Amino acid sequence: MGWKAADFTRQRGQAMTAVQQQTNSIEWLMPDDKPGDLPPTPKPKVPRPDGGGAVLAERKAARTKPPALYQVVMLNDDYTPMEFVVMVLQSFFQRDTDTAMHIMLKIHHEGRGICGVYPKDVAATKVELVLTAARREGHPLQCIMEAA
Ligand code: TYC
Repeated sequence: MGWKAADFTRQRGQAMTAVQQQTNSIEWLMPDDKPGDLPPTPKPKVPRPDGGGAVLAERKAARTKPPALYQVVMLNDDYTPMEFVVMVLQSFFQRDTDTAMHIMLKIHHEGRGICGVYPKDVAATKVELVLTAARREGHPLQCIMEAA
C-alpha cells in the first residue's frame, strides 16, 4: 500500500502533538547553562530608613481623608437688627424661622453662636456671603469660621 496524502496529514498531526507536549515540560537552556541551573533568585529589597538616596518612584495608593469641618460662628453686636440676623440664618444657612430665631437669640445673649458646620471651602463661602450682605446693608455683623 502506498502513501496517501491523508496518512501524511495524520502522522504530521501526531508528531506536532508530541513536540507540543515536550515543550511544555523541557527546561530551555542557553549555550553556557548547565542543566538544572536556575536564574539567581532576586534578593528581597529591604527599604533603608534613610531611603538610601533613592528617589521615591511609587507611593501607596492615596487614602482619601474626609474633609476637615469648620463651624461658621456669628458674633453679637449692638447695632445689627435682629430681623437681619434671622434673615441671614434663613437665607445662607437654610434654617427655618424658629431655629433662626433661636440661634439669633443665643448669639444676642451669649455673644456668639454656631450657624452651621461645613467643609472648609463651603464654610469660607458662607462667611463671605454673610459679610458681603451685612456690609451692603451697613451693618457691623461679624462672622468667622473655626475648626470644628
Ligand atoms: N444684639 C443685636 C440687637 O440687639 C442683635 C444681634 C443678634 C446682632 C445676633 C448680631 O449676631 C448677632 N439688635
